[in-house]
Amino acid sequence: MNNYWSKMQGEDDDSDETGRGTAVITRTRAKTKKPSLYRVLLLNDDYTPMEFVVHVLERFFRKTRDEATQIMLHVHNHGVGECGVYTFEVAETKVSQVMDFARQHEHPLQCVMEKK
Ligand code: TYC
Repeated sequence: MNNYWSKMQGEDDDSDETGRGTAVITRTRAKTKKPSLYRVLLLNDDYTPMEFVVHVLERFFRKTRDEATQIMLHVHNHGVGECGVYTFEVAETKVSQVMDFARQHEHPLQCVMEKK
């Protein structure tokens, strides 16, 4: 409300009287909705060289050589593993970068994203 009485009392809801019998209600507090997060996963296959997967993890997921090796071995042994967690657009970009890079090198490596 932004009527005479609320104004007299110093209340303010940020409404904007337009002079056309309507009011635009604007937000008083900042939006704090957290974005949904997505896991980016690598899938195991029988052909992609281990060294290539380690390189992918270093290059696109900023992992150290030791971290990359651990993740690669986890994927090799368990079939799937997490490379990182990102907002939707960042996750999409990582998946595309990995898939393009794997295709360029003719490796069947698969990279996917899933909502957390
Ligand atoms: N299994 C592969 C091999 O033995 C290595 C590998 C690891 C492939 C992880 C894909 O996401 C992967 N050469």
